[in-house]
Amino acid sequence: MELPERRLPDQYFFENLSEEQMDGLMAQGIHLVDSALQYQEMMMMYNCAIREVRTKLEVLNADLSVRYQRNPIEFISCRLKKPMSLFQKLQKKNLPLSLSAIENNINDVAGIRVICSFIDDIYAVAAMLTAQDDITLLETKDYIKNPKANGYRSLHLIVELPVFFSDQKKNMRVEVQIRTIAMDFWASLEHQLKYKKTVRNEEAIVAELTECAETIAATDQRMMEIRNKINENAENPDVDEANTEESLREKLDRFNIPSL
Ligand code: 0O2
Repeated sequence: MELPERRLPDQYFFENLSEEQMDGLMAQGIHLVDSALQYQEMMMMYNCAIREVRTKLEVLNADLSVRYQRNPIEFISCRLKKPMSLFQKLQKKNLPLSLSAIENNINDVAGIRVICSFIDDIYAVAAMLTAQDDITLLETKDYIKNPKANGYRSLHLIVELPVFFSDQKKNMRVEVQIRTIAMDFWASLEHQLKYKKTVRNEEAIVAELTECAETIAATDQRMMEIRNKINENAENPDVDEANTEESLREKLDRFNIPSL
């Protein structure tokens, strides 16, 4: 028996349209694809801005590491805000769903998270970054000095910097979140709670998390104090000993050419 030819439902749909309806559909399609291409271009630009700021931070860390044997930055992670998160933020701010609304009103499309070992490193990194003459600091939110009610701690900076593209120079905004390893650990767990639809005993869990944030803050403070004590009590070879074998050993120990 011969089977009937299989046809997709959309073939019927298009065949039944008038020429005018078809033109309208094409115009809508072109508009949709144009918007998608513009969105892609905008995200490429934010991605480039992230790369510029990331490089700046990596340069600072490399410089401090070689010249002062300090590594204030443990690691860096980057993200572009997801479409759903952008959409929700526009809605929250009562703004239209448009590229210009995103560009003019959302400061954290491009996000960089910098994880430091110690609290004072956070402020040192922030000061070194914002002192650079192509960086403009637009906003600072210090959730370390003023933690959120739930216990969230982090230093947030909105910075703007010029990025050079093939045919234009564009000032781009990037949100830099700087926090300690412990603050980051806490924020990741708390973030998981936010994304679960229903959690039994949520109130008790929130209270426990807030308590944990306090413990973490106290531990961060003590860790910094212990590091200061170690530095104060470490015996450095004094000037008289500058030519001794010990001094030579210490200098050779520091000799470590970073690989590319
Ligand atoms: P995602 O997934 O990172 O995109 P504003 O930008 O001033 O209009 P907003 O967004 O409240 O207002 O700014 P804020 O306070 O600087 O917070 C921005 C980001 O900080 C959030 O991004 C989170 O990444 C982080 N953050 C702020 N508060 C908390 C908190 O209580 N817990 C955790 N875990 N993270 C927090 P998004 O847009 O929420 O999400």
